[in-house]
Amino acid sequence: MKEDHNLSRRTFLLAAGGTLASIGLPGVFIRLSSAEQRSLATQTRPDGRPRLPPGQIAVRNLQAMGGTPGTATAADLRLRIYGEVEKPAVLTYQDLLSLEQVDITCDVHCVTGWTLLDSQWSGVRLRTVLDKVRPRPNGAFVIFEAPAGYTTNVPVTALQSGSAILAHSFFGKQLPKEFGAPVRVVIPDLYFYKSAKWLEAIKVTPHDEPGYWEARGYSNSADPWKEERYSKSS
Ligand SMILES: Nc1nc2c(c(=O)[nH]1)N[C@H]1C(S)=C(S)[C@@H](COP(=O)(O)O)O[C@H]1N2
Ligand SMILES: [Mo]
Repeated sequence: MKEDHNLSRRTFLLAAGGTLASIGLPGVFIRLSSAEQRSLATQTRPDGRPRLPPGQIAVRNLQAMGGTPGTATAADLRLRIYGEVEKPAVLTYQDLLSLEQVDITCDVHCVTGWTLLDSQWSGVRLRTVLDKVRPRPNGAFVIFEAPAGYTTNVPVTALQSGSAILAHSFFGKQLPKEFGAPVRVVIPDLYFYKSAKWLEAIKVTPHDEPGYWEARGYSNSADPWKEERYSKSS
């Protein structure tokens, strides 16, 4: 099959990310053939939306986008869940494995324009984890906390989707470090900066708190089908 390598070595860097966090470092992406792209353009999702969100280019391989990894391993992970919850918890990797496990296949969409099709992740649904700690009625938002001050925020309602998970595996193997091991967030239907790698803590809050990229001009709501890339106020 003929491959089109136009995107190879294309720089997706749109913001000064440095080493603290990155929104799309230069990477080598393999683009779909034009026949595959035409076929993709005709596909719709079960919810009726087009498979490929507007302004996105489908790619084949996930590039590690950088960011500052944590030092935690699966053996010493202590995932803290706190804030407006009835039962705060500190979960080990084993605790996560003892919860109901799910395998999902999804497309993920980076705000800088690439979409990885059919990525496979395994882990625990975020709604399963939240059921365990029982958010209080006023706990309407979740802040994910990662090393070096990387944070990202979503409304609790965004985590009701069965495809919003804490992932420990990628394509059937333990998640590689550069992709967020031991545990990362995967919320496929929002731009991927909402999917914190090397997750350290989950805070439930009454008020929304813009995360790392959200405070630097990226959209708070991050809906790829509405092309909510940059916030209107900045
Ligand atoms: N902790 C942390 N998580 C992060 C980031 C980061 O810099 N630090 N970058 C985000 C962005 S913008 C994207 S596109 C994805 C990239 O995930 P990948 O490196 O597995 O491709 O991670 C997201 N999660
Ligand atoms: Mo990104």
